[in-house]
Amino acid sequence: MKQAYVALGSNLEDPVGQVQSAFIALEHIPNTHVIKKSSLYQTAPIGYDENQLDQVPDFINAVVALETDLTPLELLEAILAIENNAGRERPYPNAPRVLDCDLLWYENITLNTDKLTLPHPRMHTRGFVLLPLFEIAPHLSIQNHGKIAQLMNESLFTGVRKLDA
Ligand code: PH2
Ligand code: MG
Ligand code: MG
Repeated sequence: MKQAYVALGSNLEDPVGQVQSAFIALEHIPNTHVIKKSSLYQTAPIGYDENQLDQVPDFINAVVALETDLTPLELLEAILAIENNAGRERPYPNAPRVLDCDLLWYENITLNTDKLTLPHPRMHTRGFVLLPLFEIAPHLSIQNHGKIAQLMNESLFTGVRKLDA
């Protein structure tokens, strides 16, 4: 089986419940096992204009480690189906979402296609990804970016709060 990491995010309609439901949905993907789940993290929105920030609710984020016999594209289809089943709509880029499932990393594969880029092109800069990922995969190395431990720095923690289990 191959190793993969998936990031979950929600900032609409009971985000904690959305991420917990996504954990369960991931366990039902065929030929795939959930190996580890991070804690939930409450995170301030990243990548929005200063003047729209007050309209963007905080996110709940988490990361999951999977083992799978699916190909990267099959796994991507499966997690996008989970987003759709949660009622994901895409009215405009980065709109608040009931559920975002991003394939971060798949067995050290590097890929650049219209559908999928591996590793996820922004994963190495985002505290809301790196903190939960570091919790469950402290030894992971990200192609071209090095060990996750070396990517960790103080600034990533800004606006990120680990929730009690
Ligand atoms: N997702 C984004 C953009 N910004 N900010 C936080 N805190 N959490 C997210 O999951 C997130 C974001 C695009 O997918
Ligand atoms: Mg995303
Ligand atoms: Mg996405």
